[in-house]
Amino acid sequence: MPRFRPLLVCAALWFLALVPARVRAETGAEAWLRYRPLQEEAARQYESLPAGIVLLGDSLVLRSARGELIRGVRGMLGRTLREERDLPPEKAILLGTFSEMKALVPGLESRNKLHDDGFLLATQNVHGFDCLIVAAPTDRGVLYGVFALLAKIARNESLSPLQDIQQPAAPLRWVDEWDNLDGRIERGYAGPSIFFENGNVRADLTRAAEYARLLASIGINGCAINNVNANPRVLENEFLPQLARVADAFRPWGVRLSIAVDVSSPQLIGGLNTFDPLETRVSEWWAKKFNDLYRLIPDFAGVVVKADSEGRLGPATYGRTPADAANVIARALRPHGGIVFYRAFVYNHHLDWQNPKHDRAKAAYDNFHPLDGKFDDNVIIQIKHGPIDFQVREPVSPLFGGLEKTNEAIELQVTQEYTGQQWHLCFLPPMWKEVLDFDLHAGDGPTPVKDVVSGKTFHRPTGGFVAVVNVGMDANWLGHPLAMANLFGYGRLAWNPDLDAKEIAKEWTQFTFGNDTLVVRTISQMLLESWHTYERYTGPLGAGTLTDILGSHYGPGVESSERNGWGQWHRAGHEGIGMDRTAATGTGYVDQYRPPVARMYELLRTTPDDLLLFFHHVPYTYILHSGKTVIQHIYDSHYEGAEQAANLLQQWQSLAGHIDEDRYAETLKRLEYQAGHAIVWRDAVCNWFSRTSGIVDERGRVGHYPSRVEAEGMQLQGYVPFNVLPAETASGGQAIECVPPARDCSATLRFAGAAGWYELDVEYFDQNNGKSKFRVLIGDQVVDEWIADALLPASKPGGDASTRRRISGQALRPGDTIRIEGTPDGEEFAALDYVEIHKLP
Ligand code: GCW
Repeated sequence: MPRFRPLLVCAALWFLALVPARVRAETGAEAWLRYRPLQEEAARQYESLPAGIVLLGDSLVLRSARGELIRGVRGMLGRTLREERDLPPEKAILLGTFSEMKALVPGLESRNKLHDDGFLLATQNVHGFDCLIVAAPTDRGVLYGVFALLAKIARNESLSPLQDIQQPAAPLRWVDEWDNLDGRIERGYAGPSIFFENGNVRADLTRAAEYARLLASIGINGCAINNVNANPRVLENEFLPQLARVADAFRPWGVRLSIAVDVSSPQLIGGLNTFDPLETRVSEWWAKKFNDLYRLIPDFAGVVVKADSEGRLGPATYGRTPADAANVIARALRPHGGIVFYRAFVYNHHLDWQNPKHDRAKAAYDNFHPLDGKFDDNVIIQIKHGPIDFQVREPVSPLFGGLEKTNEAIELQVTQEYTGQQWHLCFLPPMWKEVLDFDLHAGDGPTPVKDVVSGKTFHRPTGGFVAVVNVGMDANWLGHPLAMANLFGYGRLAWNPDLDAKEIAKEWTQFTFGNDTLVVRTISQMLLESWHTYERYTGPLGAGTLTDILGSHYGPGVESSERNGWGQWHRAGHEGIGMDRTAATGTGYVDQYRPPVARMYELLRTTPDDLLLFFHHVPYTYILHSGKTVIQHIYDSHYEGAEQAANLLQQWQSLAGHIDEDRYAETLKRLEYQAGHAIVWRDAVCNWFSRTSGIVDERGRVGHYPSRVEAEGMQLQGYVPFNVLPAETASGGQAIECVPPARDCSATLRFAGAAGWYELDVEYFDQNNGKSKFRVLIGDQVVDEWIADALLPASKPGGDASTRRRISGQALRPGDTIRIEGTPDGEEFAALDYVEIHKLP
């Protein structure tokens, strides 16, 4: 049949042309700096780009700027810009600081007033040629200008004519990493540290350098590389040269190195018998220490301090204040230009939970407001955005409005400690925007948080933004392929807090996945919905993330916040729920706000529904502004949230074939998991409140699962039922496990529904201390098998471990047996919760 071949080949080619151009497999390591070739038409508008590049001046950062421009243009336009030593007799791209550019382009600086890390992108006639200029007051600004220029090309924006001035909102735009010296990361969800390994700085710092490049591309200029629960060893003399190596890796990208320090270091590693900040010996120790450090790292940025908090030692040991502790370190840093970020996260975690006046939310203000004006000018108070701890929703910390004579920075969290730990999609810029735009009423006219932390409101010399990021060795930096949108969004907002979350989501998607309209629209939409979705199935009405606060901070654990000294109380009981923080009858927390804000939160009527339970204790039957009772809202929002999580998955599935296979598959896996885990959350929270309040769901859903068969109700061989704790984290409070020496256990059910096509959801427990095996058989036929090897933060069955396996497209007839076989491994006993059988349409 050879004569048919050409036809077949044609048909195959035609078919291939129809398949959307599938990009090669990607790991996500390039994040938003992919520089993929532009479509032909889009590339055409850059044909007149100059061929040569002239670098005025010479420094590591400027060389990075030139290298980056060459790399980006090469990637996107397929052309290699020529490095010119001098201005060629034709148009060129000129890179340099204003002072270097003065001779060639007089008056550039005075026409374009810029400070710090701002930059100018302009087309300008130089010696008769239309040149493209990237100019800035600092080398770093030039580098930022290059990234901005490349971003325009990636988004297919026109460059002619070009006249763009950008200026950061605040001088300090930092990230903190909570990396331990042994390589583990506190609240890190993407593999081990990129900085440390086995007690030392890693031999290979390639990733650290790559990270600095990513940070520079979004305007971040400082990075504290170790956990704020700081190991004092970082300041030991033998360790300093190791730190210097990290600073070397950062330097070409204008990212300055910082470390977190333990205030008791003078005693712990310094050999003194005190760390009292008012002792001369102590101040001398700090001064000498930083003299030594700056000899090795002349551009060292400064330090971050966590003290008198969560078991850390601090000035309270000697009856001294945070100002005493901050200033002794600040004075040692001052001669070198270094700064101190002193964290306001100081609170007593042994509060008396029975005392209705006790309130952890008050701690930061109570501790720091009285010290306003007592901190040196190179101290910045680093304030978590909310008064508790990165919950899914909190009001803005009143301390932002309580420090008029002190520098401030806002601390945000990119690592999703309380927002799904990168197993769940939760895009946080919409939340951060609400925080940054919140008017504190702290002066004449609007005083939004963003203006206070930028130093504008109270005319402070410095201030800014910090985010806890915790990237790891996972190729894609943060674990979930869509989680880097949070780091990107943080950087963009720290640079310009007026940006819109929608625009940020769009930009990130374009850079990360390309300009396909369907992809951009769908992913932006998913990102923008995800925070509200997560909030709905976890912690409603400002009650906090209803998670296990004593353990992982991950799965449901409604009661864990009560009856202990940590103070994350929501006070849910039989009658009602919420913390009364009013001045009239509660803890008086509302009075920490300026009067207009305090008045709003003091009254039930004016408190927004989404923060109601943060400020007020109400009966479950209290009617919200929405018209629903609190209890019905809790039920409805959890059902809505779980449905929306399922919808995120469907939206992603609509992109099959439009995204490279690896990132598509990895994201799909996480979204499938999230859709299942949202149901675990929904059921746990709804059942807990239904049991506690005694009020039924008016829509009859809670506690009724018509398509569910409990594992403990199946015919068991080897498997034994057990009670799961807390009870609401397993369906019916029980599950089954295959405890060694039993090896091959099984649970069987007989299908009693009508013949047809079905989908089975098997709910099992996937712990991190074993890799159990599961097989599912219908009759004698194996229809699925898998290994429970996910690395969830769980070492026992419960809400952290509960995971769904969906087996689709199964033909069932009445009387069929469905058998699940489990083989335990390690300490994981192949535990099973239930099976749901859904008819397919
Ligand atoms: O949210 C809590 C975290 C701790 C963290 C602390 C802090 C580094 O659970 O892991 O410690 O905040 O911000 O200091």
